[in-house]
Amino acid sequence: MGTFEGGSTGLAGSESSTSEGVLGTSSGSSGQLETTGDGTSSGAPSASSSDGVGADGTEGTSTGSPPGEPEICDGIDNDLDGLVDEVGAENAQCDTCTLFQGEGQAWWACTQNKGWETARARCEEYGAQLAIVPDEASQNLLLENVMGMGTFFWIGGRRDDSMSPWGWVDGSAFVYDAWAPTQPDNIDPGQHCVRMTVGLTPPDWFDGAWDDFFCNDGQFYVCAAPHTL
Ligand SMILES: [Ca+2]
Ligand SMILES: [Ca+2]
Repeated sequence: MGTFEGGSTGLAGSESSTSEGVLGTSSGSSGQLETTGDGTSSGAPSASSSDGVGADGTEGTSTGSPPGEPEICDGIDNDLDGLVDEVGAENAQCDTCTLFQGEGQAWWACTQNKGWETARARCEEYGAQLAIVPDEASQNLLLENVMGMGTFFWIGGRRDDSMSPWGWVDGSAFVYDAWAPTQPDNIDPGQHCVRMTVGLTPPDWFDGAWDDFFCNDGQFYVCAAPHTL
């Protein structure tokens, strides 16, 4: 149930070295989705005090969590956080978006056509941003999770104009890329945003190949937050 909410309180205790294990990169994707990312194993003595009923007796939703109910897909802001039906750990598929997790991130694949800027704003409502694809592992994870959902998905790549370099929504430069062999072509000048393609015809295309396209065109989109839920 409310595991990830309650878990954080247990860490606060009387442990002195607070700032120590925060950066512990949770590399091993051991399939445990419930823990609260930070400081999983560093110096903590016997864990397990966090789940279930704490020393203070109260169960589950105590003081730290929002006053509402867990968010469900019903058109109502159940958890009173200002967002209606936001997709999260306990609401994994709603509002055309499907949550998946991996590579230390939470990703939302959304099958509603939006312009790139609108999609970016929508991602921010999830505490995320249009997906940044820093390496092949992320590319493959993204591809396998959107496969079958559609053909075109905005990711967080763009450029200011035809003379500008490509970069990510957070301002960082491309390190890895997966352009299709014939892309980017800016075929009708003004293709300044990046979409991932799925299911187009080889050899010009491969599954997951990137294409430059018109930012105002409605496409499905993928968001990512730099942490798991
Ligand atoms: Ca909500
Ligand atoms: Ca709801």
